[in-house]
Amino acid sequence: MILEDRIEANVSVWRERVARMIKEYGDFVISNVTVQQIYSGIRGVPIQVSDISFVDPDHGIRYRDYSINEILKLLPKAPGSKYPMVGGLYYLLMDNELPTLSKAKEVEEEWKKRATVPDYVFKIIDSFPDDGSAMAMLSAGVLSMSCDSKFSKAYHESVGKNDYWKSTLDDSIDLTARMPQIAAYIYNKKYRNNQQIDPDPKLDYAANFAHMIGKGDDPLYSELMRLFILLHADHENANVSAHTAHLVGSALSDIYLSCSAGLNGLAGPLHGLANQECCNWLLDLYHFYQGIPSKEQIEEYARKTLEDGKVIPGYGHAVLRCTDPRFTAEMEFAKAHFPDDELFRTAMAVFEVVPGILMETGKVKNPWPNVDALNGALQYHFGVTETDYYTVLFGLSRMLGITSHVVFARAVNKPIERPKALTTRMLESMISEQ
Ligand code: NMX
Ligand code: MLT
Repeated sequence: MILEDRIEANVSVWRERVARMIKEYGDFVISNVTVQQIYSGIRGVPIQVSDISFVDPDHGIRYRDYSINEILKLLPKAPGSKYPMVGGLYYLLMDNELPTLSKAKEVEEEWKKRATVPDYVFKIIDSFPDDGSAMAMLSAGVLSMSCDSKFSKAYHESVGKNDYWKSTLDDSIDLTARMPQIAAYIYNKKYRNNQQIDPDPKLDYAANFAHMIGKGDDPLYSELMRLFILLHADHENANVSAHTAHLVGSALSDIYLSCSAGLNGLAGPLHGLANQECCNWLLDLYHFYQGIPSKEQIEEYARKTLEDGKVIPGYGHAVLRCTDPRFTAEMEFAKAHFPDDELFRTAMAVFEVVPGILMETGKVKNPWPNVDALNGALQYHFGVTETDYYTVLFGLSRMLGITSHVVFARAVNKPIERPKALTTRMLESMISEQ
């Protein structure tokens, strides 16, 4: 299988690089940790190595060292499409090589072969009330597949440590192959009277998802989903969801257990749920002023949000210190295809006003929009108006990055992750003894 062959060809080089770093530079100090950092979510402290992606604070995400703009240009496109095929993106994330169109298609074909979702997954999802959390359904559906884990089986059959990555990759391809139908099943159960649509094997990954939620007639929605999945696939291995999945995976839990845990983190309002919160905030703003608000009205509304002790969703970031290039890519998509959409215009008006207000607070480190500031408005344009579903779209996409990080960790035999906790008393003593 194409991904296994590529990784197999490179795995010894990766291992040698890691072994050499540890042997020759094991004592090299990367950073010191301050009292402020240890009390503040270890923000900015380097705790991971992963070559899959990196968030440059001033320029944004790079996948395998390619910027979003480069990726959009260089990855192969489905025939008749302007946006890259998801299969090519997965190839690049899993291995440091830009795929040709035929390699991208090979990944897509592999997904098609493995796309059948076990029946028990649907039963688990069906056991939730229709108004249950879409993210809880997704996480539970993913978790349930742990019983089929090929890694788990291999582990219990005493397969050697150096081969763990192979069955982890196998599980990852099974999981990512099934994700579009699982995500679509949740959408149809919750919002389309459970009218399910069978996958169409003729379609590529993103278009097939669009088809399965009843949006197959609009080719532009498939284009949006190709872009959306690409933009949300990864954001280095230290954000809440990827780091959680990595941590769980470091105990040699299988990919389903790890990814389900990651999805639970993604479901928080400060992380992936912000796209739902942001769209609701934009809609409330739009309805409150009965149309696209003026700058003064946005200012009033944003200040009220802050006075109420809430955050302005879609703005700020723990690492980024610039406008998120993922936001810019989404903005360009909307400008090219529906510049007059009223919710999009509202989001653009907010973009002109909110950074200034956040700067005025004097405490927000990054006043600029992140990817969540526009996600919802774009989905809304295509009639995907159920905001409590948006994080599922994020989760569908993020499985690509998370599984790549876990496979990489297994390939280089990363050990169990177990940092150290201290007590306040210990900190006080350390400080007083200085
Ligand atoms: N609106 C209001 N206040 C904010 C915002 C915002 N958008 N962003 C940061 N702050 C506040 C933050 O709450 C903190 O206040 P306090 O000291 O009173 O606790 C202060 O500014 C300093 O925070 P930062 O160091 O700038 O940000 P931090 O790293 O703590 O948090 C986020 C990062 C992303 C959690 C934060 O910016 C936020 O809550 N943004 C809104 C939610 C959001 O858009 N999340 C999506 C992130 C991207 N994603 O997709 O996951
Ligand atoms: C993400 O895409 O994961 C978010 O921007 C959050 C992060 O990187 O911390």
